[in-house]
Amino acid sequence: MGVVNVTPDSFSDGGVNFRAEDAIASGRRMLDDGASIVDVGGESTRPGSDGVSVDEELRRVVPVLEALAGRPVSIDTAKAEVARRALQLGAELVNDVTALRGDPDLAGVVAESGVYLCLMHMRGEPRTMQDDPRYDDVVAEVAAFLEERLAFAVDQGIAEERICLDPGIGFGKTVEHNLVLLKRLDELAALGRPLVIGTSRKSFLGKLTGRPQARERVSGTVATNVMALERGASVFRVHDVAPTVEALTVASATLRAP
Ligand code: HH2
Repeated sequence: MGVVNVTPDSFSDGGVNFRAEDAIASGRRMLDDGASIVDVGGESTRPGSDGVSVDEELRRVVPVLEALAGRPVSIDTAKAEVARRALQLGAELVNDVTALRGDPDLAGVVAESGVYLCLMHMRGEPRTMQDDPRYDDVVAEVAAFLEERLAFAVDQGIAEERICLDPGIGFGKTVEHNLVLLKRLDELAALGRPLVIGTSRKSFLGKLTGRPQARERVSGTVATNVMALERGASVFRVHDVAPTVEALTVASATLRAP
């Protein structure tokens, strides 16, 4: 899954795709580089960020979705109205970082349209989520949360076989929480739904490697995605599609070797 943030302030790609032409070109390049789907988002969820209005989010993503019509696209939004418009324009998956807790109408939009849904774990909200997050057992707590949100989504009429789960790397987690989640990802795979993993360029990689610039974190991104593959993840949300596809091709061939 390639990431196209049509935002001025995303921590990871810092506004490079804020102009629609740039976002469209990036999306096309990611698909050419081997992405199976491109995740288009118009609202940054970086730690400390405030939300944007429905109108502003639509203004950002609609031209990009229109230009990518006919190609596999997901919409990274927590807003029912943005999801509805994106689905009309052909999006196949709704990626909701609030796991249906943000907008009470989003579940109905997904259920009606029969598209795929990603439910992600987040502790708190982006504005405050990195203020001293604590867990007794981060893996058990994330698993319990995802199970509960999965049951809620199914209860709202969304088919279970259309739902994937994501531990939400970096969303209300310390470096150690992120590492423990990656190390024990097999416990989340045991929930029985496809796992999405989003480590791409995130700050915990920079803290481990001494790379302050997000775009310098490709090696850490690749390493964590290979580990996630080995532990059962099936969707890898990244900005650097070409090196990730190459690494995962080699890693999955190795895992399949006799
Ligand atoms: N991470 C981000 C945004 N959306 N969705 C899923 N399912 N999983 C993730 O880990 C995830 C996500 C944050 O990263 P990014 O898109 O690079 O930055 P920003 O939110 O600042 O646009």
